[in-house]
Amino acid sequence: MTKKYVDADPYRWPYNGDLRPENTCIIVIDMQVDFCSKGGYVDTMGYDISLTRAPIEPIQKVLSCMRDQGYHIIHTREGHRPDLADCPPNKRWRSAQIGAEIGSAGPCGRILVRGEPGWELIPELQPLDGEIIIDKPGKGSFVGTNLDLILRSQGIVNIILAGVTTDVCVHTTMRNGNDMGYECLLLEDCCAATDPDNHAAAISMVKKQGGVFGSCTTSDRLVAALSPSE
Ligand code: C5J
Repeated sequence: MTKKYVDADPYRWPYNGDLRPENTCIIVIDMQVDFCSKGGYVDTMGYDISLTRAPIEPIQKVLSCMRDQGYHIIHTREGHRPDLADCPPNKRWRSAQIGAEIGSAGPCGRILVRGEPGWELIPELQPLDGEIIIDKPGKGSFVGTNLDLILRSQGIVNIILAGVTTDVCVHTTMRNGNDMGYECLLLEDCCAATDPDNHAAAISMVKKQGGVFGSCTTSDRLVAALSPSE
C-alpha cells in the first residue's frame, strides 16, 4: 500500500497512512437553516450567525475536491419528530429557558422539527444525489441513528469532520467516533461555534495527549493532500 497522509496537528493523519476514497468519508454536520440562517434556532437564541456561516465557503471547497476524488460524503441534520416524542423533556425545557423552545413556531417554522424549513440543509451546501443524509435527534451523530452500521457496511474507517457547532455536535460526534475506533480529523476552518473561544478550546482539546480524539487540519492542507500531484 502506498501511504498517504494529510499534514495535520498534532500528528499527520491518518495515523497509519491508509487514506483512500473507499475507506474515508467527510461528515458535514448540521449545516441547517436553524443553525446558519436568520430566523433559525441559533439566531433566535441570540447568537451571531456570521460565526456559523463562516465555514460555508471552506466546506464547499473541500466537498468539491472530495467529490472529484470519489470520497464518501455524508450530511447530518439535527431534528425531532413533529410530535416531539424523541425530544427529551430536559432538552425542550432548556431550549425554552433561552427563548428558542424546540417545537415552537418561529420565522423558519417549528424549531428543530423534521420537515420544517429551518430543519433543511442550507442552499449553499445541498447534498448531491446519492450522498447519505443522517437524521439525528441529539448532538452526536451515532446515537439514535444507523451511522455506525452505514460506515461499517461501506468499509469506512477514516472520518473527516466539518460543520456546526464545533463544541457541541461536531465534538460529540468526534469523541464518540474516536471511542468506537474511527480515525477522526477535524477541519478547523470548516467548523464553527456560537462562541469563538469555545471553538478554539474545542480544537485545543482534540490536540491534547498526542491527539486524544484524533487530529486537526485546515481545508487548504486537506485539499493539498487529496489533490492529484502533477
Ligand atoms: C447544538 C449543534 N448546538 N449542531 N447543535 O445544539 O451543535
